[in-house]
Amino acid sequence: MRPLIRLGALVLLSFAVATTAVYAHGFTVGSLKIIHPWSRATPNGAEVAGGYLAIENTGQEADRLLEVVVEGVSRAEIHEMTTVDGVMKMRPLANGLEILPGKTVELKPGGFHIMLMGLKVPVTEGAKLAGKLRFEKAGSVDVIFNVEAAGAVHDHSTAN
Ligand SMILES: [Cu+2]
Repeated sequence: MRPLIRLGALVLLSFAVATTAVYAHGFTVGSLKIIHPWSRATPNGAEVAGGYLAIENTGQEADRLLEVVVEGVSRAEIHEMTTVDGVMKMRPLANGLEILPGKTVELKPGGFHIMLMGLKVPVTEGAKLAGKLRFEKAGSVDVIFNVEAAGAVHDHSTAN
């Protein structure tokens, strides 16, 4: 009997670990799921960085991301990318970012993003930036942006 119980415990434990790994970095507010907020490491002395995440709306009505505040950053704006005369440009969304019911909106390099301006802290790989997202209906939620490796040149160096 005993080995069987141990095996069961082990299976449960493995499952718990796997589940934690998948959902470790997510936040929930009302019917909104905030998935994996992250930022990309910037070179020393950089003034701006991008903030990325996905928002899933599991509810029955649309909501809007209206405001983002991030510690150590003077200002955060919600931007969209548009192509004007073949040139990618970005601009702040005047009325926030709409998330329709049953949909997931992804903020990622080259698309919607949060523009972090006036960096007062180093945005280096492994750092964590505490932030707050405010939604029209769901209200506010505290999140953490994980800073990941620099990789490719940030979109903002070519836009604007
Ligand atoms: Cu931007």
